[in-house]
Amino acid sequence: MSANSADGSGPGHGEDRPVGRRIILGALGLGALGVAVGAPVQRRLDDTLAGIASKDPTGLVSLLPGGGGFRFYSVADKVPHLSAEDYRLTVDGLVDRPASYRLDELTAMPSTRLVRDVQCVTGWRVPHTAFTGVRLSHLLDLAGVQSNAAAVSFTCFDGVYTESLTLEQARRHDMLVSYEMRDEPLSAAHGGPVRLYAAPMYFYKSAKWLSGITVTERVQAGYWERRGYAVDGWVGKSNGRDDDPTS
Ligand SMILES: Nc1nc2c(c(=O)[nH]1)N[C@H]1C(S)=C(S)[C@@H](COP(=O)(O)O)O[C@H]1N2
Ligand SMILES: [Mo]
Repeated sequence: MSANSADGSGPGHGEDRPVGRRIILGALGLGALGVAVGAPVQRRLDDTLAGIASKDPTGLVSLLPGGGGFRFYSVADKVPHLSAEDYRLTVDGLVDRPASYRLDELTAMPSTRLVRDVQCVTGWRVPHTAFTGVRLSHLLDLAGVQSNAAAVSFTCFDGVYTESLTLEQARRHDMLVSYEMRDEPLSAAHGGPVRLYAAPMYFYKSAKWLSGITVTERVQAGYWERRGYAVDGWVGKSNGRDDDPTS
């Protein structure tokens, strides 16, 4: 008998294996859903996609393996759904005029369409992908950013994911609050009805299911940034089309 039996967890007691698994799952955390692409995780994501296939007629085919090059990422274990009618985007924090926008109010604003390469920090890439939306800078101007502000935080209606930008980054013309991808309404799997599209940065900066924009004094590291990703997520020169601030 091993020393383990003293506390009742020795071989034959049936507890050491489950405990070990729990520890491993705990160490990986929910992040395993987004980053590790081991076979069981992939199967689970495929199940998620299959589950929404019947509910979501938009854009789904392009997500399926081999279709369009995208991979589906969510640190939450479900695809959150909000209808166009129920969707709201709040803008608050260090602003003179806090606001809450409906989707039709966002789509009625001046729109910008950008075609860039989508690049995930883990290596996959989808060239020449169109995103359409309203410039983040437009929403910030409407809100009236106060003089002590220096950063912007983003929250998502999955209840988990967060992102952030400096105010200077947020005011670039290639930072969009996006409601169309490839000239179609954003599907739920891709973060619809509205996601952030941070064109010059790795795709983890482009928070899906965007629900809140909060102007702050300091950058608050986002979900992946607290787990080691760079807060300044600029795509490297490999992209080649990411550094035109006028577009
Ligand atoms: N809310 C939320 N946004 C997110 C993520 C996430 O897990 N949750 N993953 C990020 C990462 S790491 C990537 S690569 C892209 C993936 O977007 P896609 O699922 O549309 O391909 O979304 C980013 N935005
Ligand atoms: Mo990513």
